[in-house]
Amino acid sequence: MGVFDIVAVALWAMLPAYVPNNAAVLAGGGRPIDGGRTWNGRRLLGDGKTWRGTAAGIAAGAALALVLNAVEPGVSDLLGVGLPTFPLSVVVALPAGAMLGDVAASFVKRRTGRQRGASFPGVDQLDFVAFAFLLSFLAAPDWFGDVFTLPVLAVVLVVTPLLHLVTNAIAYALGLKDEPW
Ligand code: CTP
Ligand code: K
Ligand code: MG
Repeated sequence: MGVFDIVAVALWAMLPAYVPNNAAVLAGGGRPIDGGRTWNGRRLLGDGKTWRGTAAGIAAGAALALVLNAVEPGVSDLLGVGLPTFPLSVVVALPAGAMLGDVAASFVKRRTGRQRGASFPGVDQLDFVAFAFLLSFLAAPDWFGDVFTLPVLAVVLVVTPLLHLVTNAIAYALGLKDEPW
């Protein structure tokens, strides 16, 4: 596979894990997952992790994966790249992993004394990737080796933080997000 193919497969395969965070920002609000509970005087997760945002994020990512499955032959032809389709387990695992990673990061942020919205460089950019990989590995081990090859994983780890920084800066500039990270 050439560099173009590797980058195309990496972006394609990760799209269902990229969208949930942004959908959660748009849909967020309502009851927090932790119900306001605290641990050692600090919120378990905080008001930034809501049921609505999480559900909307997973639904948006899964819906996108199904759309990508439907248009895969056409896009593969157009780009001249053999793009993968998502088995149903991965359709769910990628967005669910992304949201779980985001929630896990908030848990760690609260334990380390970071207020809601505080930045946590590195963690903010890669939490959702780590858990999207983990859940898709559990859901479909064959995907590692078939789609998430070492070069594809390497591209994801480099490109994701850049994409994350750019999309969050745009969301901030549009007034959709309170902080640019
Ligand atoms: N959001 C949500 N549910 C989620 C993730 C995000 O409702 N599972 C919404 C919230 O309105 C949140 C916004 O998206 O404030 C931005 O998400 P994020 O930056 O992840 O949350 P923060 O408010 O910065 O909180 P934290 O410090 O816990 O990350
Ligand atoms: K976050
Ligand atoms: Mg934030």
